[in-house]
Amino acid sequence: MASTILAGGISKAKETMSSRHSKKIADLASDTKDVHDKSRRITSDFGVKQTNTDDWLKVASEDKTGPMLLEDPFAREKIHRFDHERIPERVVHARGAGAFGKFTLFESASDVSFAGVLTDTSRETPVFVRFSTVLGSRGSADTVRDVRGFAIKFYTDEGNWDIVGNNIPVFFIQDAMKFPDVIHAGKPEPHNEVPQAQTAHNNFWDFQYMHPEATHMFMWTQSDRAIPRSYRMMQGFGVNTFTLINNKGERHFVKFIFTPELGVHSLVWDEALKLAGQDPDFHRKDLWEAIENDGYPKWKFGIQVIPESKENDFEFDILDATKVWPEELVPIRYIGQLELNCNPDEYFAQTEQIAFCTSHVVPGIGFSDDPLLQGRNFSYFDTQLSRLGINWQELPINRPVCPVLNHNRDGAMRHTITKGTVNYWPNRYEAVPPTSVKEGGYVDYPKKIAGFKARMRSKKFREHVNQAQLFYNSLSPPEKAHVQAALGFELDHCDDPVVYKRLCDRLTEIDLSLAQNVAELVGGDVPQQAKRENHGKRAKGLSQMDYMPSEPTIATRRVAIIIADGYDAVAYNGIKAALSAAGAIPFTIGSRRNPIFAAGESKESDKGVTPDHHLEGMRSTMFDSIFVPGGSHVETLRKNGRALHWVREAFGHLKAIGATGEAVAFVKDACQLPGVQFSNSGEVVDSYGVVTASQVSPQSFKEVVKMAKGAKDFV
Ligand code: HDE
Repeated sequence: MASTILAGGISKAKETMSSRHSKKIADLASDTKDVHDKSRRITSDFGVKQTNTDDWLKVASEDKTGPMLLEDPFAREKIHRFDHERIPERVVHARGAGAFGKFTLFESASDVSFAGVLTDTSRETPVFVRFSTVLGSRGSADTVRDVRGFAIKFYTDEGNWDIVGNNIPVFFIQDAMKFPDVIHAGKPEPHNEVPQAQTAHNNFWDFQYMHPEATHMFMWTQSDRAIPRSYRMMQGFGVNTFTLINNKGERHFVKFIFTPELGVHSLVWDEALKLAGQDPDFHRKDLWEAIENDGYPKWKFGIQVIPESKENDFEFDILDATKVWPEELVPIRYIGQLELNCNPDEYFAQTEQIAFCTSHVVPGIGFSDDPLLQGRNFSYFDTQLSRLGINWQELPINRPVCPVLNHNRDGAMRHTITKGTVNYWPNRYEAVPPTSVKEGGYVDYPKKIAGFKARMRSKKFREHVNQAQLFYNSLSPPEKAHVQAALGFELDHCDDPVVYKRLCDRLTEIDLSLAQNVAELVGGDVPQQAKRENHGKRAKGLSQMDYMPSEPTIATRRVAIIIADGYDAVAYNGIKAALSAAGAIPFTIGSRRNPIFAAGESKESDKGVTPDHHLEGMRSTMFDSIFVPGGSHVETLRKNGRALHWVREAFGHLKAIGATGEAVAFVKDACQLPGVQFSNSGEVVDSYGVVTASQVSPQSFKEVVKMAKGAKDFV
């Protein structure tokens, strides 16, 4: 039976957590309590065992319930604790999901950095990764059109290193001082707090027009990158330019990149919209389920490196976060792997309380003068103060796995007890002195700086269109069509003509036909002339199609097998086995959740198959592919509007569909494919991603799996 997110979730998670070795997980053990430990009894927070946690102490008898007594410390404690359960949600990236894992290197980067985490190929560095959307509140849906956060905390032997990245390599703005503006414009509008977790509104697009520097980024957010199929199938980018320092004291500029082993895949927009209502936790559950099923997500870790001497050799400023470093100019050097292999034990204590700071770097890694990064280095620490308080770094999920000791003291909720008579440096005992560089102390790169104080950006920061064109030109035709449709959707939700007309005008700086098509659709003035010629250049690595796995794979994909009484058991069992063998997760979707009986079976004498779900309980959007076996059950399915809708909708979302025997005609009718010839002679036929076989054979199952691997949705 398919392993679902609910089946055995808790016990398996616990077993996974304790059995998998990681320095960080071992570190958390002393703070972890297990509610499933049968020897434990309920106590108050001050440790007294309680006999009753259901009834407030009151003046009462069998005949009368009298007034409650304020005296009851247990009742008051329970209510007090409840009243204060919430902490402020993150001002951005409030909605997220995370997991533990490990980071390993297969190649040392010692030529450019002396950081242990980037040079020691024998190390396993524990990590916690948190994925998120940006604009929605904590309870918003996972599949909205938005940038995704991809934040990694590396618990290294030399201290915590945080890469607080996104799944898109560039950003809307160049200078951190603009961050409140871009976020205010994207979040719900101030007068009515509408819309939630959407960029499809006047203020967002007004901002985009008013800030030409956002042009490159908004093209990415209108692409399929902003509606990922899964957190496991998106890239991660550090976005900002950092620096690496090697043993010779040389400095290089660097960008960090994570590329998923499964390839980069997206939903189609209609699916994303429906899932937002049908399964708002779609991405959160997907990550959890993959880890529970041992389908550990993995990413290759890469660096793009520019020596300090070449800083000014590019037509763009390498410190400008609205620009990519095209791979043709700065190749990606893949040197490591990130793997997620363990779900958290408790959402709040771990995923919610984890706190990232771009300013957390370890020896061998440093900052650049990227004006977005410099501002972020201030902001993240500051925001943790209002979310978690000054001692946030003592929380179990945030504390490093290496020793921490210094003269910082006190503050609300201090946990550490520091023994000794001095709390300052220097002191007469030489207690807790600074570390020498030889002993691993952090080295600040001695950079010479000369300049004027001014509120300005250098000249190269003022060009905003070249890379927006480069991105658009590099997309495949379907990806371009999706950008056009996305802009059509977003601007249709703007009711201020100033907003959508101006934006259409901006598009003429990128591509004339894009501008014309969008303007026609949304009511803009259809332009006749480009404001800027498209340079026609392309770069690799920008289209998702560039990240297809070398071997197509169906691993971890969810496949629904639809059955009702009278299904063909040979076809059902055959496809299930073939899918499992290929690493996919088959789910049986029945006309009911009580047992379903195959052709020739009866309720009286057979056990039947108990489906994982029934047709009304799920929707096709929650699966990557569907299969309908033959058998007399097809007559039942034909009369079931929901069954027809499953097939038709999956076809509309370009999903792989398989059918055998009697189900061939059913699928054909459901998809309404006039003129398409499906085979009647036994051979396997593939039309529009639908594979059918009128007779069941091992070949037909292989074909279905092959088709699913190669289907549009999977590439
Ligand atoms: Fe963030 N960002 N950001 N950001 N950001 C936050 O920090 C901020 C930026 C990113 O899972 C906040 O802990 C400023 C770029 C992620 O906990 C806050 C600027 C990128 C997360 C903050 C930026 C990001 C955050 C809110 C402009 C991609 C979620 C809660 C200079 C490289 C981390 C928090 C998690 C969170 C500020 C721009 C990614 C307010 C001022 C660029 C993934 O500190």
